[in-house]
Amino acid sequence: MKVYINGKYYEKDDAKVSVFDHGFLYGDGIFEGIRLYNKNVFRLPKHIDRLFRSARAIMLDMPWSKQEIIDAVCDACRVNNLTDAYIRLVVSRGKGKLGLSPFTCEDPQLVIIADQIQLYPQELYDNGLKAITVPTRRNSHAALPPMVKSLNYLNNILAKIEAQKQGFQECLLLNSEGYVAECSGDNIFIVFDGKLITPPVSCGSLGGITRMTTIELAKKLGIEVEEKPLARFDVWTADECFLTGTAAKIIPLVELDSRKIGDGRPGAVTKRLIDAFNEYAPTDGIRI
Ligand code: PXG
Repeated sequence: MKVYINGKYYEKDDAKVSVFDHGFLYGDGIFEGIRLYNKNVFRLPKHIDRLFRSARAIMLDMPWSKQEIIDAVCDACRVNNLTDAYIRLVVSRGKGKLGLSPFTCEDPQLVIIADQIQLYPQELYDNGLKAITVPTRRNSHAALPPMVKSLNYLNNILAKIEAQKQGFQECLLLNSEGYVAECSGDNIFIVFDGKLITPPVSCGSLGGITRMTTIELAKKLGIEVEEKPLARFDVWTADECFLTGTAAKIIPLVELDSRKIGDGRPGAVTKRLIDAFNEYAPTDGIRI
């Protein structure tokens, strides 16, 4: 595997950034997780737009144009001879002096790792995931805006640890007001009375690319979609529930906090959307 760093390729073991990079010292940087399906990089311009919004929010001046990054992502897939992949794109603040100030840093690092990912075994796509609500709350808009895909993912990692220590692979995070935000790295949807409902991003979820795709596909299938704040009660009592994310794609959630969701099996609407997504995803992307 060859890893792209600032225009050059390095073998996996030689792909390194400095320990003085503030990405390493302070989690000062941003990232994207992107999929390559059948040689098409799925919704790449949308990922790069989101990356630039993250950069703007943390005042990281990007020395590359959007097109240069798009070209670099496609090139990294070609160089690694990939057909299907998970691409982790990282921009770190760069090397600087000790101390929080990002203004001592120069030379931000653009890293592109084009590799594989299998978040969950197929069995969980067929039978569904079980999750718990964890005590850790989603970052508040007043602290670290949850829309920024920053290199500091400890909020999500703490939640994941709490779930795993209880024997669960996934968890629900509530926002500081107690409304449903999202799962550890995935957006959440419920189906109630045939309608698809997901919390608005103002409730603390990330504006997921898979979330948006799912909303579009549902509308095409004639399924009504609503964005509104949800409480845990709404998830417990939903007919169906599923999670969306670039790495996870669409995965059914069949139990939350020991309550079966619906009949405890992946639901019909969820299955329709999984099929629609799997059919659609390889057709919408930038050809490498
Ligand atoms: N919520 C959060 C907090 C995320 O970071 C999603 C939802 C789903 O969004 P997309 O755009 O992927 O549909 C994400 C996605 C990784 C990694 O290691 C990436 C994410 C989450 C966890 C791990 O690349 N991003």
